[in-house]
Amino acid sequence: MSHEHIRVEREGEVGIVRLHRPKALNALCDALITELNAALRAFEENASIGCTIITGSEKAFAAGADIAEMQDRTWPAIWQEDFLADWDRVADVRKPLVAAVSGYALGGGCELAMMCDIIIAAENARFGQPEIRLGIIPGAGGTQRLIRAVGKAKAMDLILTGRMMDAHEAEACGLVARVVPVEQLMEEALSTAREIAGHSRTAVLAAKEAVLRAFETPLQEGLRFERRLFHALFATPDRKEGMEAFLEKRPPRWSGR
Ligand code: DAK
Repeated sequence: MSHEHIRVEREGEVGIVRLHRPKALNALCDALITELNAALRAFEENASIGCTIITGSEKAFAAGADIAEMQDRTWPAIWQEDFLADWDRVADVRKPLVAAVSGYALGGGCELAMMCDIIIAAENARFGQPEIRLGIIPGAGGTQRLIRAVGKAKAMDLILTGRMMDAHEAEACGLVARVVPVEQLMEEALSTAREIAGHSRTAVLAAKEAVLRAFETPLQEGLRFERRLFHALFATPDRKEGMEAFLEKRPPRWSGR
């Protein structure tokens, strides 16, 4: 399948989607989001893929939703068509997503990174929710996911001022899992994604779903859900194999079941 705004590759069991609108700093126009969703869906349905990386260019992961596309929209139109609603589909992907962020990750770009499960940042990464400077607020989860990632003080700071933070500040406040030199970004993202893809697929899906529950539910309900998933994994051959392999001091042979 050919794409205009993204590049799609795979490295073994890892899918890679590279955002590619260089003239607009990877601004996330509607067509790009449609292509991204299609690529993620294809990886989701491909049993040989265990993890996907979303990345951009060295200068920009993504500078936000496409402002030129939004400029002339009116409230009744965007309300009726549920404008940009299909962004949510990224967050519905069940296999793990790694965001490899270099350069700007602003507005919808920062929100897209936060829809991923692990953010690995290059030292030149800049994160922010500058929507307030356009007279709007974040609309793809920024007001909800950012506060859960970095806490109220920092989320308010970023969302109300619209300022950017660098990779080290983002790591210190918990938005980012790791910071690496720019030239090592893809290598680090790939080795992380390969490691995830090398685990039991069933256990990985269960782990992602259980961790995401923590975002969405009160503690008691999340703990109950975690325990049920934990119990359920005792029905899988992979659980038996993983424990046997450990006790026999050999690498596990995952069947994905
Ligand atoms: N949209 C469209 N074009 C953009 C863009 C954007 N977000 N960001 C940059 N560009 C374009 C610029 O217009 C320029 O185009 P030309 O003039 O060359 O044609 C080109 O990219 C290079 O940009 P600059 O010349 O500005 O480059 P600089 O290095 O000087 O500055 C910058 C880089 C990233 C600081 C600056 O470009 C900038 O501030 N960009 C805008 C950042 C921003 O405000 N982002 C938030 C946008 S609002 C929702 C889903 C998503 C959203 C909302 C709802 N739902 C699900 C409901 C998201 C909203 C947003 O993201």
